[in-house]
Amino acid sequence: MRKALQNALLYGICDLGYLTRKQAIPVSRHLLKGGVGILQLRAKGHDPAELVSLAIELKDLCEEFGVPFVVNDHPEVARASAAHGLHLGQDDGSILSAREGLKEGVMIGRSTHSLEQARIALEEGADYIGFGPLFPTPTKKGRPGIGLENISQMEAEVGSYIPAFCIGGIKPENLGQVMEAGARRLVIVSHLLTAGDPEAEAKHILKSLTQDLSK
Ligand code: 3NM
Repeated sequence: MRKALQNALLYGICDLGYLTRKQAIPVSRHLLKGGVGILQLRAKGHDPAELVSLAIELKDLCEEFGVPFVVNDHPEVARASAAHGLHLGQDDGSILSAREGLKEGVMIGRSTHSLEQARIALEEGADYIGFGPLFPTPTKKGRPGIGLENISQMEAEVGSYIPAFCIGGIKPENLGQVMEAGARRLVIVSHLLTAGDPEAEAKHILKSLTQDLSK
């Protein structure tokens, strides 16, 4: 799955803030059919024990598509579902100590909110980073956007070594701006999860991404 991570351009999130438990699998399947190259389970405020069965289903689904499955926040859910990865925020401890509690080969991602944090995540041994939020977003209420200024520097210093996914408030209306600022990989949550046809929308975004990269 490490190779699959390197190839991932669009990162999808099965976010229980937007989806019911019942919608989680069918919508995730649409995202995967639409070409997301990595998928995360994000469930803020949910009891981890209640997430295990969904995590196992998502992991099996991702394997059908050859795509890494990542659990946000909960190492115990990542372990119980044999997830391919665990995603950590800035306050979730060191990557080294997280790695000690996981099977060898499990990938670790880190959210970063500045160029400095992105550099540190690379030094700490993250397998990939998120970089944002670029814009204010309803998915992470109350956070200011960090803007687009540091994307190209971050790509040069960090994104050349590990996959770096820009995140936060990205939608078709600002995609051109984000790409022009140097982004090569994206995480998109609310726009995809609230789209009438998430599969078509993911395909559309991926098309813009790959066209831009081939310029
Ligand atoms: N993490 P949307 S921004 C989950 O910057 C998350 O670390 C962020 O959702 C970070 O595409 C974010 O709906 C929300 O804006 C992304």
